[in-house]
Amino acid sequence: MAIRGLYAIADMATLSARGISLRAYAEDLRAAGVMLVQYRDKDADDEVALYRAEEIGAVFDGSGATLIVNDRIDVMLLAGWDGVHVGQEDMAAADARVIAGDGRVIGVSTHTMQQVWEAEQGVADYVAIGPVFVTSSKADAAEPVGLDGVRQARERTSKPLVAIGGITRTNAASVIAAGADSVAVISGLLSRGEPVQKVARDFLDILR
Ligand code: 3NM
Repeated sequence: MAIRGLYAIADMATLSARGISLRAYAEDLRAAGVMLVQYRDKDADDEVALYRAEEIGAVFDGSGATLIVNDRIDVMLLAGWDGVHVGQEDMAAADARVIAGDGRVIGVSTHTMQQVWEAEQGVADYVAIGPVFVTSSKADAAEPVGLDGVRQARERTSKPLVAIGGITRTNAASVIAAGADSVAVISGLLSRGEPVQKVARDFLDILR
């Protein structure tokens, strides 16, 4: 389960706001060859969240892609997904590990170098640092850490480092050059007038 390259996030609020169906989005990602996907849905009730995860799972069935759900460890277990991503305000990674067991991926969000250091000491499999740049996809986003923040995070962790926040085709290479193994992207995949599949392919080419 490689945490590298493009980490596409299916953020339900963003997709809904843009009138894009979850299934169509997932199909585009699969067709482009995306191998790392997160389902993020802050508003869905239990039943809807599980239904949507299963919909994504069906689209990626047989692809070998790694499927990670944001926050909802119950959905991870019920849908049989590969992992869960927890934020600083969500379940602690150590608690997630107790529930998830050793076979699943646990990722943790960090926004400061102190948090990166703590994540390095903890049980998470990868560390996400963000926001790297200004983002409009997360209402309560912290101050951007910039490319320098990615460099500093790289110095503090030997775990796979995922960079998130404001990452586009234009700046993705600079984020990887700063030390990230992977770039997590919501709005950067949704370019008006361009099919998601094409944008995703562009990212994969840039990150190859
Ligand atoms: N987490 P976009 S920034 C979901 O800093 C999320 O941890 C962040 O969306 C963090 O690619 C962010 O559209 C939003 O900027 C990422």
